[in-house]
Order: sequence, then C-alpha cells, then structure tokens
Amino acid sequence: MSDLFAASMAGQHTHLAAQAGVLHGFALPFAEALLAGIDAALAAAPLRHLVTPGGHVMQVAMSNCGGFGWVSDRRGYRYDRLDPQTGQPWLAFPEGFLQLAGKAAAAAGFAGYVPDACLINRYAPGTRLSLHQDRDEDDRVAPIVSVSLGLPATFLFGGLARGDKPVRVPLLHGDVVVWGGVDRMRFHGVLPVMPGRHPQLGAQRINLTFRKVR
Ligand code: MD6
Ligand code: FE
Repeated sequence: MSDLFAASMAGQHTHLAAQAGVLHGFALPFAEALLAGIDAALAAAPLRHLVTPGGHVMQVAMSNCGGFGWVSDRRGYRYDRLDPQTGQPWLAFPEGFLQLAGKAAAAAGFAGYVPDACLINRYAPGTRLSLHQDRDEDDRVAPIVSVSLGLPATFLFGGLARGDKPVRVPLLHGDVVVWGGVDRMRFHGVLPVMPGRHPQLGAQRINLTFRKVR
C-alpha cells in the first residue's frame, strides 16, 4: 500500500466492534522512540523462536519489555518477570512506550490504561500467526494495544468462538489496533506477511502488543 494511502488514512479510526478499532497512523509520531526502544529491549533480550507446549517452533520471533514477558515452552504458556534465556528481568518500558499505549487506549475509549507487559514480535516475509485468543493474562477486560511497524500485514479479527468468520483488516506502519472490554477475548491472527522492503525497517514487520497481565 502506498505512502499516499497511508497518509490519507492517518488520524482516521476504523470501527471493528463495540470496544475494538483501528487508529490509523496513531503511532507515527512515536515511531522514532519506539524503534530506539525496540533496539534497546532486543539488545537485553534477543528475539527468539519459542516452542509451543505441543512442540512446534513458532514462526514469529519474540521478545518482551516491561514488568512481565510472555514465554512458551514444553511446560506451557505463561508470563515471567525474568527472561528464561538470560535469567535477567526484561528491560523496563523504554521512553514513549507507556505514553503511546495509554494515549491509544484513551483514544479508543479506555481511559487510565497502564499495561505491565509488551511483547515484541518480528514477522519475516511469509510469517503468519494463526487465529488465537490472548488468554494468559489475569485481566480479561483491559485492552490489548497492538502497534504495527514496518511491512504491511492483514490482521484477522474474529469473534468470541473460533469458528466465527474473521474480518480482514489491512495494517500499515504506524497503525494501532485496540480491543478490550466485551471484545477483549476475540480470536485474531495475521495472514502471511508479503515480501517487500520498508524504508525504515527493511524486510520485516514488527508488532508490539501491550497487555495488562496483573
Ligand atoms: C499482530 N499479534 O501481530 C497481532 N498475540 O498484529 C498478536 O495477536 C499476538 O503477535 C500473541 C502473541 C503474539 C502476537
Ligand atoms: Fe494475540
């Protein structure tokens, strides 16, 4: 999708459901701070391909910053205050992260949002994320704030049952999806990322997902 199209959408809001929507271009003013923060977080806790409890290696490469990090291994999915790979705490939220998450949540109708976890997900071209619910958090009402950077992607936003047909939502660099409240447990996923090069990020899509775990 062209930069002109992205610019024409910036500032717009696409309604997805009662308590879910896309804030187009919302993260653009924060992009430089986010990219610097991602570099710092990944220097402390490098991206890795986690193994699912079922023994599959995940296509998306992951790391975390903030008070809790989402991890997976043969024992299950969980949040951990320490990176199991280094034994060290995840990097505290870099500058701009909490501000962006709070402002995006407020713009989507969730005032006072203070997340305690941020997954950093890297999608190489061809990488997909199958339909799932985010269900490892104690708080099942506070929103997920999901920030797209780099290559475009098609987000799948489904219903509360796995079989509900998802809508396809195009996401560009700087877009933020927010879902919470009655829509917090909706199934969602990402179609395979198409090959390409983004001017700032090259051949990858990076997604930040903020959550309130505790
Ligand atoms: C996205 N990501 O990349 C949405 N959920 O646009 C997710 O829903 C997600 O990337 C759990 C773990 C990793 C993810
Ligand atoms: Fe998810």
